[in-house]
Amino acid sequence: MGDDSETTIRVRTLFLSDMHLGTKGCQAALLLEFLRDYDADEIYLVGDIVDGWQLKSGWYWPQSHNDVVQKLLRKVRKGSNLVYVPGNHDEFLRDYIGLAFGGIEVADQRLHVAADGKRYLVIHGDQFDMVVRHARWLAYLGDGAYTAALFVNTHLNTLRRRLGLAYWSLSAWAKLRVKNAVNFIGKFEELLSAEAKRVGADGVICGHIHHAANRTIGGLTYLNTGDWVESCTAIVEHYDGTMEVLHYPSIVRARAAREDAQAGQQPDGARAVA
Ligand SMILES: [Mn+2]
Repeated sequence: MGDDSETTIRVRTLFLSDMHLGTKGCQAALLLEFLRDYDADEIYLVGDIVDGWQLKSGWYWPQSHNDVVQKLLRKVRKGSNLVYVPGNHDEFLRDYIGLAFGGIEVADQRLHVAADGKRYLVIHGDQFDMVVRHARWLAYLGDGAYTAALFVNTHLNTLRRRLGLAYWSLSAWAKLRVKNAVNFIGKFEELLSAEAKRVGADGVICGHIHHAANRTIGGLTYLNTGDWVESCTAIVEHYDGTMEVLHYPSIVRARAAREDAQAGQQPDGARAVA
């Protein structure tokens, strides 16, 4: 599997979320390529890595999905520290929060200190679904209702899971209401930034809504890892603490164009002139 090649880019931290392994939507082949290209001291899996809800209704686990898991474990064996922050689709892992073994930790959320000293709250984000959905009502009802909504959101989903019901998904729900989708994304971004502020962080790194971003909201940095179903995005922290959203399909395209141009410059290039 072409590891350790000179083309591997090493970064301080790698943030990935919403792979949805176990579903047909997961772009595992591209993800594998990405994991071959990038290595990191620390890797955060920011939730919805394995889709437990989907697996229950029909086992879908091709070799490529196995390869992704093996690839990540291999990185851990080679010294990367891995922090798994479960999301709503891999909520079964929330029973293992606090567990740490052989370079892997399971955490509900985490404060990540970047190389430049900036502190980021790392959290999947589904905890805020109900607040996003009922933001207008909750604003009338005040602080207690807000806290209650957060509590109910978590426990309602645990209950649904125990009852074997399908997960209620905010992003799917918002997509059905296209006109409102933009509002929901905005509300989600605002709420997550506010939560980061509340815990004294300088920014937040989350996933869940499958919408990669790197923006400033109310003086805080809002970063979203996006997903590996549609956009194929990740966040990397470089060694100086700079955070960057990578859109992997664009990287692959740019590389192919560069290689094409190089091949074209060869005097005896094998390129046919049409
Ligand atoms: Mn999610």
